Amino acid sequence: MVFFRVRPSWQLRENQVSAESHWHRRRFTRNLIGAAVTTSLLPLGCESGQKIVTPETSGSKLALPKSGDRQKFAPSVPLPLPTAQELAFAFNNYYEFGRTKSIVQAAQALPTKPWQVEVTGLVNHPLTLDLDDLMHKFPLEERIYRFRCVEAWAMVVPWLGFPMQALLKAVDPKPQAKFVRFTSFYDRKITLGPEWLLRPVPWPYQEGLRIEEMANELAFFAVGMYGKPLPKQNGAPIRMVIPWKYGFKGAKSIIKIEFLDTQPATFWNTLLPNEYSFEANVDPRKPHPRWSQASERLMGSQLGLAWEQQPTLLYNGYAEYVAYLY
Ligand SMILES: Nc1nc2c(c(=O)[nH]1)N[C@H]1C(S)=C(S)[C@@H](COP(=O)(O)O)O[C@H]1N2
Ligand SMILES: [Mo]
Repeated sequence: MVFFRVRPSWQLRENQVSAESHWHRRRFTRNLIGAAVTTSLLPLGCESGQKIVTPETSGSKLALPKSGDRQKFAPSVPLPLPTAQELAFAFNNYYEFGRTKSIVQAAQALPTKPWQVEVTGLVNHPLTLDLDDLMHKFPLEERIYRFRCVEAWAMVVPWLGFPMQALLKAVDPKPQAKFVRFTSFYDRKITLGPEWLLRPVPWPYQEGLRIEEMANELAFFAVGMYGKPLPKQNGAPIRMVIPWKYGFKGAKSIIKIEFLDTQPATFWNTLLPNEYSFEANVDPRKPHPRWSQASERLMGSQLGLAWEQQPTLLYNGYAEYVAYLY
C-alpha cells in the first residue's frame, strides 16, 4: 500500500511550500500515520509498522530543494501554505446547520453512525457503501489542494480520501450516463429545512457534475482532513472535493450518488441561476454579479495571521489538468 509512489504532476511541489509549512506537513503526516493505527483510516492490509510512502518519504523525486532554489521560486509563485487546521475546522459553510460561519456546535447533531451512500442510476453495478467501505474499499490518498469559495476566500487543505475515478471503475456507468447528482444528508428533525429561503428550492442540498468532470483525475471524495477523519462540520463522513470549482459544488455528508442522462437541478443554481452556474469553475475573468472574482483572501497558515489578498487563478490553478473539459 502506497500513498504516492511518484508525485503526481498536480501535487503542490516542495519548492512552492515554505519551510514553515513543510514543518506543518510533517506534523500532519505524522497525524495521518497515527490515524491509520488508531482509527483504521487506511485500507485493510496496511498494518502498523508497514512502510507508508507519502510525499515526505518517497525518495529523491520529492527531495527538498536546496534553500537557493526555494528563494528563486519564492517571489514569483504564490505560496500555498496549508491553512491552519483550527481555521479550516471552525470557519464553515453548511446551511443545514445555520447561515453563519459558526456552525461547529450545531453540526455535532449530524448522526454519522451508521451511514450509507447509495450509488445508483445508469450504472452496471449499483452499490451501497457503508462507513467501513468508505474508509477501506478504495485506497486512501492525501491530496493538498487549493480550496476557493465563491465568496472570494480561499484555503489550502490537505484532504484524505479517494479519487472519484475509483468509484466510477467500481460502478461501471452505462453509456447513457451523462451527469451525476450528489445528495447531502437531510432530516427535518435534525437539520434546518429550506423554509428560511422563503421560496421553493431543491432540497436537500444537491450538486451535480458532468460525468467527464467526475472522471478527471483531480475529482476527489474526502473522508478526512489534516490526517484525521472528516469533522461533522466539514461534511462527515464523505464529501466532494472539486478543486477547480467554487466550494459550493462540493456537497457535504453525501447519502446518494445518481448517474443520470440529463443535467440535474442543483441547489444554488436553482435558487440564484444568475449568480451560481451549474459549471461554477473558478475564473478570475468572470465576476459574480455582486463582487469581483479577480482576487481572493487566503486564510492564514497560522491562527491570528492576517488574511492575504492574492490574485485568483484560472481554474484555481489547475488549468493544465482541467482546461480540456471546457
Ligand atoms: N450539504 C452542504 N454542502 C455544502 C454546503 C452546504 O451548505 N451544505 N456549503 C458549500 C460551500 S458554499 C462551501 S464553500 C463548502 C465549505 O466547506 P467547509 O465548511 O469545509 O470549508 O462546502 C460546500 N458544501
Ligand atoms: Mo462557498
